[in-house]
Amino acid sequence: MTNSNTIEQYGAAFISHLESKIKAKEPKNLYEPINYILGLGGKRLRPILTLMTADLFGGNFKDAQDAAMAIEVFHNFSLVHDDIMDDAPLRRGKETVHEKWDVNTGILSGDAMLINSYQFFESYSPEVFKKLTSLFSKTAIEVCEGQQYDVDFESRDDVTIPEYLKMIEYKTAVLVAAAMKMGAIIADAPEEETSAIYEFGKNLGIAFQLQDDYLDAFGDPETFGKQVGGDIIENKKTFLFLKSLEYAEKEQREGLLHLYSLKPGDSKTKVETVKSIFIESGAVEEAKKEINQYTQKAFNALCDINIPEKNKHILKEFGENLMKRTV
Ligand code: DMA
Ligand code: MG
Ligand code: MG
Ligand code: MG
Repeated sequence: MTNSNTIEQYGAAFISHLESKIKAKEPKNLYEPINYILGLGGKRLRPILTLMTADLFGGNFKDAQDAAMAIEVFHNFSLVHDDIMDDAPLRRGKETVHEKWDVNTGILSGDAMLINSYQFFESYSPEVFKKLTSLFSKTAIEVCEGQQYDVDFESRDDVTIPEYLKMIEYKTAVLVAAAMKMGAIIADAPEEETSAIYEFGKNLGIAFQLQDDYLDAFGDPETFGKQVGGDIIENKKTFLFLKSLEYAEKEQREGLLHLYSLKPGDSKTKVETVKSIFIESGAVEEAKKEINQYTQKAFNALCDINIPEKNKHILKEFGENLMKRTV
């Protein structure tokens, strides 16, 4: 395998691996929701990043396939639990697991995916196995902490932007960073470079979640695959909300605070009103700037990595395309 693969090729390689590993299992009991969520598709961002990083760091991308599986299964654990916590009806344009089955099935299939994600590391040497499991365990606790902050923020009215940024670093960015670091570990990259690619992934992951929050409000309901406005309904303290509070005139600020004191279902016009405030206050413009800044910060981390310039270019191009996404 060479580093001239297209993103589609990394994606296709991952899908065929996924099919051989997961679909082979008899669909019954918990395998049903597990097969369901893993089969819904999506961008497959994290496994692609693992395969791509292994490849661009001079390793064989096939050696990274099991780690790519592990990260995708892990990610889906976090999504199934996240949808329960966010009371989300839709995921990838289909019913969420707890909607299709029930909350207990969501909790248990999520738990099973978290634990079973580790099984994919068994094919690695003891040394690599140790590095991957220790990275995964650290990441798991951080993702859960980030998710805990996320729900705590719903009922707090003193959340600051630095707190929000820390929260999204934990709930989202560390997993993107881990996906890339795993690829570098498998390619046997030196320690400083695995740390540098972790920095790249972390900053790209922060930009990615800022954009996820933007799309949650402004995505196209036809193609987004999740409920547009879900974060507003759930009173999520996103960058858009926090910046609007900072920038809006008194009257608008009071209106926003009132709307965010409502429970889901209390107001039919809430989402549209809040979106206008996000735009008129200038918060949307600020969010776009913030996304660019974190993307740039990610690119700066590449300076500390000793791989061919053309490989760095592939990573930058990937980052730029990711920031143009609409789903
Ligand atoms: C995502 O936060 C974080 C995790 C750990 C799944 P989110 O609720 O914004 O994600 P989504 O928009 O995919 O529901
Ligand atoms: Mg969610
Ligand atoms: Mg959430
Ligand atoms: Mg979201």
